[in-house]
Amino acid sequence: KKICVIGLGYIGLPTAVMFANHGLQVHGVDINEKAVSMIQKKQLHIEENGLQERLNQAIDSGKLTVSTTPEEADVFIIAVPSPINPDKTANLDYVRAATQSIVPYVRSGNLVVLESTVPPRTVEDVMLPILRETGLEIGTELYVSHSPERVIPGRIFEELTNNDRIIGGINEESSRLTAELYKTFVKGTIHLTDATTAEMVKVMENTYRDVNIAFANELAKISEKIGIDVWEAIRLANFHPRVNIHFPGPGVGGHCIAVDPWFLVELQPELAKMIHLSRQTNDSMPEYTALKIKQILNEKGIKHGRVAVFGLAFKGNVDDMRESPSLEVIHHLEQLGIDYTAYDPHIKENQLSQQTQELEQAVAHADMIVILTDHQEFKYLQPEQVGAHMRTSIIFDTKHCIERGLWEENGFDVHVLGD
Ligand code: SAJ
Repeated sequence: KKICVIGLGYIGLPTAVMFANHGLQVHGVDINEKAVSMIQKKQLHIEENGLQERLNQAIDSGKLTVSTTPEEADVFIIAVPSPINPDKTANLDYVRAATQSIVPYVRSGNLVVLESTVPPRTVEDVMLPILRETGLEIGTELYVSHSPERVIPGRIFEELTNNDRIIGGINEESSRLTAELYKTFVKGTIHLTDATTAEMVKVMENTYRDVNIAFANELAKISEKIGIDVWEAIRLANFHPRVNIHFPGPGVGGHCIAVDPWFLVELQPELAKMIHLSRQTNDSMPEYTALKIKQILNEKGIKHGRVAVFGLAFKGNVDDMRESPSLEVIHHLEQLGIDYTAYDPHIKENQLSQQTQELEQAVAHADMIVILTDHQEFKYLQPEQVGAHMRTSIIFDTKHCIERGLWEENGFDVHVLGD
């Protein structure tokens, strides 16, 4: 069997490599020429645990080839971005273009699988009309399904193998063929449904998380007002067998959780009320965080404060800065006229003029450290070491990373979001 994978990003590349290393012939396609030439040279344009050695194996064995144009194959897998426009409507341009790009290569008996997360009905209403241009009869000559990716960056290979997989075909034969394909490497259970339900399931999962995080953020604000520690309260509440409250923070980043709920808001604006409010709640957290920074500085009587921002990635232990709440917090700090430096051990190249690769340089003459990302490194910061370089010893932890007592013993004024 030969597979053609369209889109070689965070999902497409690991998936292509997985199939190739399980003995299938794979051709990967990306419109980004630089990414393609890097992959051909076994270089990575994204960071993911275990990807390098798997890519080496796939290229060396000859099972994976890559280029900027599709080739004929038995199966086409589409894994391209599905972002939102500035007005929060779904941008399906990449899904459309990818579908269009395979039309000349599709033959009778082929299977087309969409992995990108999309608003429910996209396969039926957006992809099928394009695929009809092949002249093939959909469902008998051309099989189509949605098999949403559900892996978490940083643990993609583990989750690709072990997570359950949802497969929704446009008919039963499409589902069956898709399940057979993914059985190549999926050890989790494969659940069959229809394409639109599969689309809804994926969007629901991420929306569940967004709403739950918004709830936690609301609880954090309430806790600050009534004088309790929300982290301790959530910890205790989660001992209940039917409670699983997520955690507050400076905002929700990434290109999934903060995006997918908008698909439901766009489809049913009158009905998606809680979903919409949750998006707004989470989107308001960076400003809330910046205002708290200003308030803490004011309370200390610091007029022209300097803040060391710790963590630029959108979440802990990843190198991905796209849609990161840290950038929003920084934007608000700039608007409030607060001076800052930025430090992130996972983000190698300086992307911001205020970013430094050196911890000591980041905290030099700072009045406050603000932790915005729960990187492992931040849990083991030495208060006496960083404090020595600071002008004022204040730390504001928005991710509940540090041990309060240890920092207080070392003379720090410790603030925690939601406490
Ligand atoms: N966050 C919180 N509080 C929490 C958990 C997360 O504020 O309790 C924040 C994080 O800091 C981050 C954002 O939410 O800024 C999103 O991070 P995440 O770890 O929840 O999710 P992603 O975006 O890395 O991956 C999600 C996953 N979906 C679910 O867990 C339901 C993943 O399985 C999906 O495959 C992925 O979206 C996707 O591609 O859709």
